[in-house]
This record gives sequence, structure tokens and C-alpha cells, in this order.
Amino acid sequence: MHKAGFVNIVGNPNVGKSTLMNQLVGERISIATFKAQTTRHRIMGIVNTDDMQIVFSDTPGVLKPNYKMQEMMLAFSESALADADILLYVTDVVENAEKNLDFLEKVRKMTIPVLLLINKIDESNQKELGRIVTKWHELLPNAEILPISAKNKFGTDLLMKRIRELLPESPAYFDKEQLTDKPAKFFVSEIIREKILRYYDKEIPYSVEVVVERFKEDEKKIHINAVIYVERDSQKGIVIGHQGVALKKVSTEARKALERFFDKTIFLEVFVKVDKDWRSSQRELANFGYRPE
Ligand SMILES: Nc1nc2c(ncn2[C@@H]2O[C@H](COP(=O)(O)OP(=O)(O)OP(=O)(O)O)[C@@H](O)[C@H]2O)c(=O)[nH]1
Ligand SMILES: [Mg+2]
Repeated sequence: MHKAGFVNIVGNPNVGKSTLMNQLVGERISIATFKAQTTRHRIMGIVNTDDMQIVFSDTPGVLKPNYKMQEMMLAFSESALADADILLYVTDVVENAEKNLDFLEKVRKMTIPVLLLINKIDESNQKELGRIVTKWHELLPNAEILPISAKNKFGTDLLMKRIRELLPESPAYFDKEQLTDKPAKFFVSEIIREKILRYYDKEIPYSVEVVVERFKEDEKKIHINAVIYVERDSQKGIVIGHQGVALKKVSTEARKALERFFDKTIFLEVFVKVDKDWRSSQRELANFGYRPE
């Protein structure tokens, strides 16, 4: 007997969805940072064994869209409700359970198994956790509730065991060698974007997109040219920084992270360009790879 299925991870921004997927897959597939709205796409991470294939999907945190890019992000989150065999709804010990009742209502109506994961329990205590569990039990009576700490790998083995039990009988959906649905270039732009999220404040992280224009790989090294697109001239100045110091720092950090990811020597050149109001342009978003599934 062979088991396979889609295990989709959804929830509000910043609750630890990407951290969890990386732990379950055992690879750093999805970037995770302390800032909300880190994930912008639906990203698959695949776990393969001889008799099983678990296709995890990490998704953007659910939000009320203010511009076109956020509409796309929400579409990715909602697409994960449509094709899941098992849904992992992630919350944490600090968020208000009633923050997003519209989305929750959709989850409540689902007929597939829903596992409600209360993450970051390392930041809570027994008494508080008891209250949170009771609250969620009222909100999602059909969900199985599991307290976890994705960061500390607490409860994640038990979660994997439960997923294996619930996984339907099915042939594999993807090649057994495959670890993700995204090409190498996608990970390059995400790793650069992660450094931008960490290094810049205010609106900058939310106003940039990274496009890889050249990716030339040989046995030992990879040459990469990437462009950081911003929305306005003033943002370009901030990203580059005084005498180029900020951009230099970001590209150095990105290069080191890329060397770890690909295990090769990386030659990275990064340019900054202005693409006016790209976040609100359907055409630009499509160019940047935001396409509904
Ligand atoms: N204390 C604690 N922090 C955690 C845990 N899991 C994740 N975090 C932190 O929570 C923050 C958000 O983590 P992400 O994995 O990026 O969250 P996300 O849900 O993917 O966020 P979006 O992509 O923005 O929706 C990061 O700073 C993580 O280190 C945990 O178990 N305990
Ligand atoms: Mg994420």
C-alpha cells in the first residue's frame, strides 16, 4: 500500500507556518522571519519515503488585502483550502483567536481532517495553554488540537505520526526525487528577500520584489545577477544606502546564505531598479510570477 496526499499549512501572518514546514520537511525551503507577511507564494515541500509521499504546502498568512499583491497572496492561501487532504491550521499562543473569522468559517465547513496547531508553546504556560485550547475547541469543534513549538521541534514528531496515519491511500503525485515545486531561481530571490526583510525597516520589505536575471551554474560555482525592484525613487536610495553600504551588506549576507543553500561558490551581483507601483499592477505581478493556480 502506498500513501500520498496534500498537507496544506494555513493561518494568520507570523504564527510560524514556514518555520513549521521547514521542520517537517527537514530543509530550509521557506523563508521565515520575525516580520509578518514574509511568505508571498504557495511553496511546496515534499517528504518522500518508499511507501509514502507527503506534499506540504506553506502559504502566505491570511490578511485583508490592501493592494493587488495581497489579493494574490490571499488567493494562494485560499487555494490551499481547495486541494488539501489534511489541513494544518496554525495559530500561536499570542494571537487573538477571533482575528480572522471569515477564513475560520471556511475552515469550519471543511470535511477533511483539520489539525489545529497551537504554536510557540515555549512562550506560554500550562494554565494559559488550557484556556487557549478551550477557546479553540469552541471555535473549531471538529479539529484535533495539538500544542507545538515549531522552533524547538516540540510536538512535531507526534504531528508527523498523526499525518502519516491520516494520509490517504494514493500513488505519488511527484517524482520521488523531488523536494519542492519551485525552481532554483525562486529560492535565490527568496533568500535575497529574506535578507531585505531582516535588514530594512518600515515599508521597504513590503515594497520590494527580487528578480533573478541570470543564473549560470557549473560544477563548483554559480553566477547570479539579481534585481531588487522598489516602488519609488526614494526607496531606491534607502535600499542602496549611503555610499552603497546597505546594499553591500545585504548582498554579502545573501551570498553567504546562498553558498550554504547550494553548497557552491556564489558570485552575486545585485542591482536596484524602480518599477513604479508594481504591487498594484496586474501585469507586473504576473511578470514577477504571481499567478493564480
Ligand atoms: N517562540 C517561538 N517562536 C517561533 C516558533 N515558531 C516560529 N517562531 C517565530 O515566529 C516568527 C514567524 O515565523 P514564520 O515561520 O516566518 O511565520 P509565518 O506564519 O510563516 O509568517 P508569514 O509568512 O508572514 O505568514 C519568527 O520569528 C519565528 O522564529 C516557536 O515555536 N516558538
Ligand atoms: Mg511564512
